[in-house]
Amino acid sequence: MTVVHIALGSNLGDRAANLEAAISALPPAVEVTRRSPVYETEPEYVTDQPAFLNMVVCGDTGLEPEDLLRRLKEIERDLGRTPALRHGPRLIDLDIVFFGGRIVDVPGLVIPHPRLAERIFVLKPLSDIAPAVTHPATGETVRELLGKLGDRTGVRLHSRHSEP
Ligand code: PH2
Ligand code: MG
Ligand code: MG
Repeated sequence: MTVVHIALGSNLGDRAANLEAAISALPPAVEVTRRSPVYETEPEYVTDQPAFLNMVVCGDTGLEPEDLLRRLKEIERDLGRTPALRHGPRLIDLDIVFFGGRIVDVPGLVIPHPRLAERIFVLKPLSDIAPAVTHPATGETVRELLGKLGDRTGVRLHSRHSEP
């Protein structure tokens, strides 16, 4: 089993319901052990789109990274996501942030997530459940990565959840 951290995002439809549906669909591929609070975040990269709900879950998986990616894409499709603009609006987005301490760089899949260090909408919820986890390439903790982003706005608590 490998401990995996997955970032979730939604900015179309019933955003909270989309996050819940995705989490419900993760087992048995991923047994979710921890979930962060949900944050409402200002859209980044493409700013002219609705606000996102973002959160991070931690879980255990018996899959290899590429099989997990395939399963996440399948869940996105099952929940109604259609191919669209890069960084544009989406019903649900499931991104692998960390896969144990593994570094993966193959066509279509880079782990740790290549834009993690610039994404407050991932680092904030991730720091709530995994502040001491280290980036396998740089050795920095999640807490340190978040600290380097400084006093960034655009992220506010939307709802707190209990442990599953
Ligand atoms: N996802 C993107 C692009 N921009 N902005 C926020 N706030 N949250 C996201 O999840 C997000 C984004 C592409 O995946
Ligand atoms: Mg994404
Ligand atoms: Mg994605």
